[in-house]
Amino acid sequence: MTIAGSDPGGGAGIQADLKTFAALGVYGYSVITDVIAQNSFNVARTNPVAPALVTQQIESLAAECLPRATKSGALANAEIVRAVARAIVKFALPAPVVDPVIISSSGTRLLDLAGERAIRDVLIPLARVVTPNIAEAEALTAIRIDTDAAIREAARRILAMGARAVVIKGGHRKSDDAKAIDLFYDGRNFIELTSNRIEGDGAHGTGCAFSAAIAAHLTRGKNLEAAVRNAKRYVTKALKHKFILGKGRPLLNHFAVPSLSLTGRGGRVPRGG
Ligand code: PXL
Repeated sequence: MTIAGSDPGGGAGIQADLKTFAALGVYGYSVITDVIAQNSFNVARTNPVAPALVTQQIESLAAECLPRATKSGALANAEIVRAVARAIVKFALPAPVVDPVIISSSGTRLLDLAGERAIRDVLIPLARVVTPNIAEAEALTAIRIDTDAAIREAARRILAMGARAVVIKGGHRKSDDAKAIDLFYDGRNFIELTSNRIEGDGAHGTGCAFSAAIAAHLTRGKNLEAAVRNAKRYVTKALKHKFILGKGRPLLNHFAVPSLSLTGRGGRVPRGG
């Protein structure tokens, strides 16, 4: 299940999450938090959904089938963050992957300041894993991340907030080398996840695809470290095959991987129909 904002252009948000789930062979539920008028290069307007309606979307789905993993993305404000946290507790939603989206890739705020505090206070303590980029990790920890020691300290602080693990994404790091290095920390080991940096300015919605891919691999039964490694591989491949529509910025190719068949575990597989 994804709990996130809508990107009608399909590069990020709910739409990107559903494509990622489909590419990885996982059925997707989608709870919309914010209806956003945007394309790949501009957010024109945001319209957060009433928090009670976010709760009710989750309740409707939980009455049918509990998801095997949940990811959260853009949550707009503190009331929605709290509604999501309450639902995670109420339904004991497994494996919450918290992508602490603060600013869109085109530079618009998708979470207000009270929402930032609420993510830290009520959502991160419930997280199986948190997936900030460098700017989000800086905002959450008030640490300036400009050295290897600083990124490790930020990771420790995020675990001290109650998360069971964190991946700080290095894709936006002003790196002079040819590698994109993410830092994984689960309270025991720091693991650097390295991939070749794909040329260009990146693409719209990479963070969404990454956290959705982690949730998809957890749904398929992978352990967290394997889920994160596979998610990075998925995003790197999608980025390698990025493309441009119209006047836009690059979009990920969510289907650059051969799609896997749907996993039937956890639900009934319909017969003959
Ligand atoms: O990548 C962050 C993000 C998350 N959610 C939505 C977005 C974006 C970036 O633009 O549009 C809905």
